[in-house]
Amino acid sequence: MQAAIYSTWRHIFKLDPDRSLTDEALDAICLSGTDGIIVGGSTGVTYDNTVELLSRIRRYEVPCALEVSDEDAVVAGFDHYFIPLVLNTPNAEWMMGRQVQALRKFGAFIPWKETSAQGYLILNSQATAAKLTEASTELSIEDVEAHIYMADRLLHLPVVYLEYSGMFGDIALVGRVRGLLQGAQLFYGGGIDTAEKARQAAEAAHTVVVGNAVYENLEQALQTVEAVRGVEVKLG
Ligand code: 1GP
Repeated sequence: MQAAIYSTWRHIFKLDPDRSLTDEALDAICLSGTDGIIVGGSTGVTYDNTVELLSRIRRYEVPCALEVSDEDAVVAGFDHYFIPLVLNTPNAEWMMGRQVQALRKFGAFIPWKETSAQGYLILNSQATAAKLTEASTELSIEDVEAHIYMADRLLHLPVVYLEYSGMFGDIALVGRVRGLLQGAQLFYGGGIDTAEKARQAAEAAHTVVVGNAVYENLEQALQTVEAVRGVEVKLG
């Protein structure tokens, strides 16, 4: 089987269709040398704002994936589709509920080779996604490890996503999680707003995701691309 498009991605920008970006900013992001762009957000993602952002990104060659958070905002034409499942929520709606509802409607039309599940472990209680999904963010190391065994060994999810959105996470824990994984690719996202934080995250995770910094401090966000280049993942 051909490797998934994201298997070599070390650095990604995540762009939120519900937030505005000037053409100049988008130009800098798409030509930054990042490995890929994920379009996604926790709230306010619509079909219209997703189409609009995709059409602007498509002027560039950078690969672009959609993280599907709302079945009404599924847009054709992305290179890849990620379907998030929240591992640490007691609310099944965010684990299998919405996903199954969407599959009832669209299952027959999904480009399966270009579609991957992501097992999210949301670890910042203040993140919008944590509040929305009622995630249990206060996890011990044993709890985290158990979730990782579930995602990687039992469910064989292709991607595990440690989500600290809005804060820089516990990088030692990220490295430990990576060391446990046998099949899944580890995405880390949260609070990367400097080159140094990007470098640290890239030592711990396979793929680092930079979101908010794009909107808060574009210059620094752009520097994270170069910071990740050449960094080797350290053994966890
Ligand atoms: C959000 O993991 C991403 O889903 C990135 O987080 O916005 O904190 O960079 P930040």
